[in-house]
Amino acid sequence: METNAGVPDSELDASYKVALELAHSAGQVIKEAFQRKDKGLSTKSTSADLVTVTDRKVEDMAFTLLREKFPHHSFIGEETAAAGVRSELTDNPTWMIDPIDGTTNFVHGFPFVCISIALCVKKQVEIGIIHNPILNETYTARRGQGAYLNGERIQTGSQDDLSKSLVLTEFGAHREEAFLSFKFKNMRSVINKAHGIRCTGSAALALCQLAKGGADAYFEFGIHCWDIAAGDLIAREAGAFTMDTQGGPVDLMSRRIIGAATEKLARELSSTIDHTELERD
Ligand code: LIP
Repeated sequence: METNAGVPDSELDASYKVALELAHSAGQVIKEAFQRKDKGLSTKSTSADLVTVTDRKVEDMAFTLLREKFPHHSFIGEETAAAGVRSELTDNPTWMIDPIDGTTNFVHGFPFVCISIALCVKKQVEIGIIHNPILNETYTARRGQGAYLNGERIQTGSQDDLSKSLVLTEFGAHREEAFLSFKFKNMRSVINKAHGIRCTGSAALALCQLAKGGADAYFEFGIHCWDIAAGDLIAREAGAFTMDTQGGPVDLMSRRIIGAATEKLARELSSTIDHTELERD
């Protein structure tokens, strides 16, 4: 049987099974490395844009397995992109992988660390798996089938008032003065209204917190498609409303997103913050 995404259900079932096994085996590698002092650290675009030997090892491991199982699929990965390969999202089934989301957390021993795996078909996310091997949490979703944490169904909260909300956002790795001022201005606008702001250090896990009702809203500028593809599906399948920061559907390659427990809250947050366009993935 074909899904309306044009890929047979059997292929999506097989993809889900392989991705879940991959998340757990990669999780073992991440967990072992998390306990080591020497993380094999280097930097990328800025002194705060970190990468470790484990990020590269896990991405290699993931792509080798997925290419062998699904040779006709396409692949987008954080470290592949960092090595200069252009991230191109087409209608072809495309895996989007962040081998370690929360690399800075990983380096510092802060336990918000995960692998994020998404499969897009016709530019729509069909499968999202986020596994945090340190806290032993596996978030999973398939489009139209709900969201789960360690096999138990999860549901977002119902908050629709920013003045009663806990909001997640991130500083990110960029350190240009203008971008930092933009981020601080938005944080100031939000904190003037909300109960609080938290930074998890992982966009993927921020979306999972929203999904399970641990936070009411999340917004970020500067993320990449591999940071949010799986989390966006998990949050929506748990009942969250996600959108482009200025409304309309999330554009995975646009590097900005708002998610909230309710559409009303997402729109209030959108009208509270300033917006900027970033170079696309
Ligand atoms: C990080 C994100 C974080 C975001 C950073 C970065 P990494 O991913 O998840 O939330 O603010 O810009 O993209 O580098 O740890 O995979």
